[in-house]
Amino acid sequence: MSELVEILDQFGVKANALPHGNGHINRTYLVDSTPRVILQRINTTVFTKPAEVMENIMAVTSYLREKLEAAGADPKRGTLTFLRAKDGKPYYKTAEGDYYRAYYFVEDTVSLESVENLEDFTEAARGFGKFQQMLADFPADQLYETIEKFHDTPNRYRQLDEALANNSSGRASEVQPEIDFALSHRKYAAMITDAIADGSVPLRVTHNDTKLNNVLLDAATNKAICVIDLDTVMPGSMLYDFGDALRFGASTGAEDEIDLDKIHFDLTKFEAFTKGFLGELGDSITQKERELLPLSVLMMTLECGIRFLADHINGDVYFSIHREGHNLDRCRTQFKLVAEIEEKFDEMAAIVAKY
Ligand code: ADP
Ligand code: GN1
Ligand code: MG
Repeated sequence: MSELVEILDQFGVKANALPHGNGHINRTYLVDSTPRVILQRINTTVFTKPAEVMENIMAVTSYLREKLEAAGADPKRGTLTFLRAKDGKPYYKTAEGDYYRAYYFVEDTVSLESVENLEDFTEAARGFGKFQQMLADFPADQLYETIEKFHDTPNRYRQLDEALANNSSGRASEVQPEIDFALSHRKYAAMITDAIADGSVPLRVTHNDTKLNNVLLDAATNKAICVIDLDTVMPGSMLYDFGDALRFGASTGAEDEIDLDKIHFDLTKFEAFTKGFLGELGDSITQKERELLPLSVLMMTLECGIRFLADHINGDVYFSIHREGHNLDRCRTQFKLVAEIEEKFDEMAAIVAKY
């Protein structure tokens, strides 16, 4: 038996698995069983306590299942459903120490890699907004912090400092313009963490990785139905979810586009998302959060850029790469966007004021 077949057997599934999706973290396979299943190897370099990650995910998905059932919605489409391994656990640890999990593929859905039309982006925003609303009364103290200081931008700057000091790839001298850009924008780093610390921005249960391909749209109706990639669901700020979604979705090009002339921050996409997200949050958003929405987009884009830069300098140890310099290409698109966002702050604030 091949290794994957043997692993699937642990979940009572007998079928073949092929690589699937474009995630940067876990290794994902689509299994041609009936019903179809997603098999995933959890990245244990990124998630050092996979059992805690799975405890979080099982707690969150059971909570969502109950809410969806109560609302008359189908929980098998509205959230992820995990299979148990032979020992009853929602994951299987191989003899080599790898962690795998299996859950049902949500059929007849699309996971978009870019915004093809504005309505889809508004729908994605509704999906992420609804997800946050459904978890508003989830007991946050029951969640492990699966990655410490995940969106703590000052911490991300310290990690860049460390990467520069170690320069383990020897690449630092080749990326001076990007290093200069990162360091010249350090003034923004503490703006959200300070607002959380002084109490003006509340901690909520947030998703923290609201990339467009982490929400599934129904292929027939185009409605957002299921938020996936739940590894980083933990206490955070709604500003992280808003900012990160726009970092990715409001760009006119791919995250790893080499031709930077194709990369712009598109205000019509910003508006499409803002409309959907704020529509779902209603009155639950505070005045301070509202004020910080444009800044959150700048900060999440800057933070992601410095993470890609640090990983490039560290020798590509965190994000999956598919070519030489891939993380540097990703860093450059993020920094190009940051520069444009800085110029569009006033227009962004005017759009926020409309909703
Ligand atoms: P990563 O953490 O590496 O981003 P994801 O959990 O996001 O991994 O999975 C990678 C991709 O696989 C997703 O972006 C999505 O396209 C697809 N995918 C994952 N789970 C499902 C599912 N249950 N149904 C349909 N597609 C899925
Ligand atoms: C990773 O797992 P994925 O591909 O959805 C990363 C995010 C980054 C994103 C950049 C756990 O998201 O934080 O914003 O890549 N996830 C983790 O594309 O680090
Ligand atoms: Mg993902």
